[in-house]
Amino acid sequence: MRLSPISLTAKLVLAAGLALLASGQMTDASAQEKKKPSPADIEKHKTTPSERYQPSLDILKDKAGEEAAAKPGVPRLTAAEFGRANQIYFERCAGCHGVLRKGATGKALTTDLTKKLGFEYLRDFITYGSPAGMPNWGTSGDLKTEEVELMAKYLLNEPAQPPEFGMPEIKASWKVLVPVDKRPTRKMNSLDIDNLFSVTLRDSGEVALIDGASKKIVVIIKTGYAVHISRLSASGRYLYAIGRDAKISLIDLWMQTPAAVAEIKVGSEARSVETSKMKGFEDKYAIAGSYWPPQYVIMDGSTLEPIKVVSTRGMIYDTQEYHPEPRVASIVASHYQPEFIVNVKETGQILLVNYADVKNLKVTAIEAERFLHDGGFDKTGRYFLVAANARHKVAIVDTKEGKLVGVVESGGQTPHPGRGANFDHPKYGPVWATSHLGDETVSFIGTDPVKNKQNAWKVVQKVKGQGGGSLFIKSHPSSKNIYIDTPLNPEAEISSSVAVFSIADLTQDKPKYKVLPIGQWSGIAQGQRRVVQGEFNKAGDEIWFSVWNSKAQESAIVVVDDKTLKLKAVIKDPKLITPTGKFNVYNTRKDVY
Ligand code: DHE
Repeated sequence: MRLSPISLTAKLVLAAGLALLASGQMTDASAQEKKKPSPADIEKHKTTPSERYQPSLDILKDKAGEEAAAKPGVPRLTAAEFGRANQIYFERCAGCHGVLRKGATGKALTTDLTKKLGFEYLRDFITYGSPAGMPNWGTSGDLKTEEVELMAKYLLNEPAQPPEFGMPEIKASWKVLVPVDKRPTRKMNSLDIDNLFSVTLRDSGEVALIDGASKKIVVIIKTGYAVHISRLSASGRYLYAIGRDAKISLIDLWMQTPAAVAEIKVGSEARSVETSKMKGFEDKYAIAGSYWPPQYVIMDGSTLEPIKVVSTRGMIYDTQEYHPEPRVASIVASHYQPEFIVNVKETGQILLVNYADVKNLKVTAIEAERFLHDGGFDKTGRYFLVAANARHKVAIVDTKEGKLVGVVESGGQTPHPGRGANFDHPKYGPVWATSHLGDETVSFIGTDPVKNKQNAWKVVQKVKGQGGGSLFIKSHPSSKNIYIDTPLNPEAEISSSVAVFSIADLTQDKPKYKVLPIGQWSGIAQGQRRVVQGEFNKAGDEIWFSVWNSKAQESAIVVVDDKTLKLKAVIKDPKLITPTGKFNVYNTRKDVY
């Protein structure tokens, strides 16, 4: 095997080959010889934020390495090398190519395919990336030459299969810290619970509960690793925070000082948690979905006792081919039926999981679109809109009828709405909005099939925001504005500010936005100061943004007056480490956004 650096001609040939490989059109590695790309093709190799914004499997990466058995034609790796390669693979590659390397947004990398491509081809592919979405890990400096070579060798070896995590493991992790009969029977504190914010302190694995009025930290509670989101029970009493290690912490907001009363691990890697919201089932059940193993778990809402584990392995909705690891992305709870809406990424199925009779679980599988990620309800709470992000589409479900309404092009590259934003458009009536990771487009989709039928389920307008790299868009029924963050934009000025459109201005052809320099307002001079995820208070008269720096640097939360668009407050505290998501209790439990 030759390990010499490749020549420029080889790089050009490679670029064409890479594009074809990534687009799935090339079946034979020798096909790369056939087409020479232009220098413009090479230029396209720059990695964009959406390509980097892929799941890193933080827990699986720590799996110990095993020495690979010697096989003819397969480079041997020591246990240490295998462990290191596993770590890189789960941090950087598995999000697109899958834990088992069977392919997801990225191509399959099973050994029957990688062996045909060979070491040099794999090494160069990893080094230069492809215009179709593979990051240029080598030339960007993210991976050193030795690491690129290690990964090429690793891909010629069989993948490491992480362990399953079924009911015995889930049960073994379950702890009730305060039994239900030892908990308060009424609210024991003077907190205005509905205006509390649960703030994700990502890298310290904690949530901070912050009082909406005084902006003081009430308490900081230890949660799972790289904690991700918080959700509320229908009554608002219980808060559920989920870590990337699939650990759920159940926090009782009625205690004198809110604290964790139960915890459980529902898998090895997870992102989503939700609670039953249907009338008659308030606070009864919780559900969590995992990335690994691919499954969801229904639990008792007040103790987290696991009741049922359901695998999401199965057929891709359109090709009807088996997928071994379809990850569970967003989960929301219907207000019209006793159902959880579970979005399965790789199979593109939206599952309506009816919890009225958990023993005889009824699941409606809706054919939607692959790569479902995040989404939210329209303003009536009846329709659920979810981004199929790598397909640049939005799928819409009528949760009352339990049916797909349609799948529409989002109008931009890689929609990423968070839960989206609802408002009454001056021209088109009620709309739901999404921004995009891949470009500056902000799209408005009509959501009223009765009074504004001609606009329903269509992108009625697209406006241009500050740039790509947007993750979250936000408005509130009392607000006259729409706020768009851009934390993953490569320009520091754009990633540290937000764009605001006035809803009234949307009648114009090219409405202008105002830029709020949130990073600058925070008074923090160091770091990237990524400004992420606006969240309104209960009254809807102020919006909070996180100024997200690295763990060792100062971060903050900046509060903006929604009417004047002026700075209202800056929340700073040495304990406010890497704040990202913020979940206002009232807005989260009532799905107000
Ligand atoms: Fe998230 C929501 C997955 C990285 C902050 N994120 C979601 C949801 C999913 C998801 C499936 C929807 C949950 C739901 O509604 O039930 N997030 C992922 C990933 O796979 C990804 C891309 C990479 C990873 O390895 O985790 C990822 N997410 C991030 C971040 O880096 C963010 C910006 C910072 C952080 O805290 O980790 C981040 N994600 C958030 C937030 C929400 C979210 C704040 C909820 C937004 C809301 O308004 O509901």
